Amino acid sequence: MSDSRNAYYDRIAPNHLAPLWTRLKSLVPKEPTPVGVPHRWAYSEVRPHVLESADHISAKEAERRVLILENPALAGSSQITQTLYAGLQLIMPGEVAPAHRHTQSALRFIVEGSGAYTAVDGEKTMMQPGDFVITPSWTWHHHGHDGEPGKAGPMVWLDGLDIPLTHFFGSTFREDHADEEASVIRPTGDALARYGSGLLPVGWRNGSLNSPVFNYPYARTREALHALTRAGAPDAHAGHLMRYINPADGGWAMPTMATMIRLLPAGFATLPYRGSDSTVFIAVEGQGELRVAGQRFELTPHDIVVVPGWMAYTLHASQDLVLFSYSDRVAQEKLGFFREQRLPA
Ligand code: GTQ
Repeated sequence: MSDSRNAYYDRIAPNHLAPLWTRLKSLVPKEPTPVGVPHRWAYSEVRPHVLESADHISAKEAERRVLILENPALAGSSQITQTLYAGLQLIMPGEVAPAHRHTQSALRFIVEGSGAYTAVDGEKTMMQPGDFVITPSWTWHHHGHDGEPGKAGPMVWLDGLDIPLTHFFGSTFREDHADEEASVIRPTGDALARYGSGLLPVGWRNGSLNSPVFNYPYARTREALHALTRAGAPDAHAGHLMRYINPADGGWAMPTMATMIRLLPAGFATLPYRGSDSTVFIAVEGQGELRVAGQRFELTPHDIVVVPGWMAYTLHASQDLVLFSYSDRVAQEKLGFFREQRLPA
């Protein structure tokens, strides 16, 4: 490079100016360069560490007793992808994780246990394995376990939040509730009864960006997935892939995080697929494998795998495999960024 150019760059630097032309190709690249690496957390390895956290801190002291799933290439960032956070939260019988609210949206995908609830915006829902539960932005929420201490078992779920996305926008706000528990003003099951059966109260309008159904019970989801296997062939690139919807408008259930669940029949393998959304998967039932970038990640129940955006992957089922996944696809779609490719074998 010419000395006069370098001298020029040096002269403009004190004015906090920089030439675009030396950076343009990396600032506006041809296609996404993955941030983070593909990774698998085997639940059998992680589970003892999650359970041990109860020996060290209470849910009350921790506020949320969670082990963060951090992308190995983003150590220290609390990120599983560029835009998303993931963690495994533990609540023990008799405990309460105190009420707070924040601009970050949260999803829960229930892993194991029974007897615990989450209370969101005045309604309590009992959590069962496989349920998908929404905590919309800025809604009061606390969690608790009604089981008898020493008798009932622990309860664990996967937390998915848009923490990095909110941080990027600089729109992070939180508030602690004056009381440990926010008041519950509607009966358990109210939202599901009103909004969760393909029916809506006449005259009702959704005042939220989220689905009014805040717990999608696994019993119903599972039945729908199995009915699909009798209805037709799975999609070659995705299997029997369904998205959780907001019944008010048919859109995604949440405004920033797209949530989906799929069933791959035993023996089925998908063709390669990639999307511009980095995706977090959790195996629910069955057995199989996710292959990406020459790596093979085994999928057994509750194993978690992250696949960075724009990396092609395939899924293989050795037994009927149910997989839940979430990504920032909904945000990318709204902003006009989202791209996907269905690739040949
Ligand atoms: O349950 O409210 O994993 O606020 C991280 C932050 C869970 C929660 C997390 C949170 C929560």
